[in-house]
Amino acid sequence: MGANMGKNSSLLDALPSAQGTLHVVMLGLDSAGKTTALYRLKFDQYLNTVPTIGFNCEKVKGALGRAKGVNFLVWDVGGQEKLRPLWKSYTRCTDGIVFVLDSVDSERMEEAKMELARTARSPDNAGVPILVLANKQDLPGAREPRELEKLLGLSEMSSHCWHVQPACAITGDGLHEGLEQLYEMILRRRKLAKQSKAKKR
Ligand code: G3D
Ligand code: MG
Repeated sequence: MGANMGKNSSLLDALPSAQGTLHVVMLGLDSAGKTTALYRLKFDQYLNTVPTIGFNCEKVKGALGRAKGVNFLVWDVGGQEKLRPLWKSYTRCTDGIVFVLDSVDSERMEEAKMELARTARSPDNAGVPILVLANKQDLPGAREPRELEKLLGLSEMSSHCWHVQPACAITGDGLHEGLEQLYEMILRRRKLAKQSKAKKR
């Protein structure tokens, strides 16, 4: 029995739920597809609605790779211009940022670039991994991740880990892949933080 107990407790330790919930905030211009992505992600999951004023917040479980079973609390903050100053309060102490982008909207690419740069520059977000969700890949004229990297000037964003994930929030394609990539970046960041702490000792 003792051996079994030992087995069970190590199994429990290995369960992702023991790692706690990760906080993720979704940002991006209005109409990029944030709310669609959030509800699509949640759709196959246990539904847990929270009354929302100006933002939505849902618990989402990772489905792929090491993110499988990991709980994410995902905040979807209004993207309208008048709401953008609020982003700062949601991104404080967040584990990861999902920047949702309309991959077709050439007219507002520069505006999206500016908002992304502003988010990355904010001292509250220092070092927080950023997943750029290149949404609306189902539409003709959707730009590819490589092109978006250039248009958004991501290579200049050296102070953050980032990844561009093509997606379609309507079908859900790419959403869990994106969450997995974000989780991998969060783990990498934690590992680095641990290593630099150990070095200082
Ligand atoms: P937001 O929360 O970022 O403001 P929404 O954006 O989720 O409200 O989406 C804005 C519009 O884009 C919605 O259309 C939604 O259906 C559409 N949309 C979101 N994701 C995709 C996608 O991957 N592909 C396509 N083709 N459309 C998408 P409406 O017509 O309701 O305004
Ligand atoms: Mg919305």
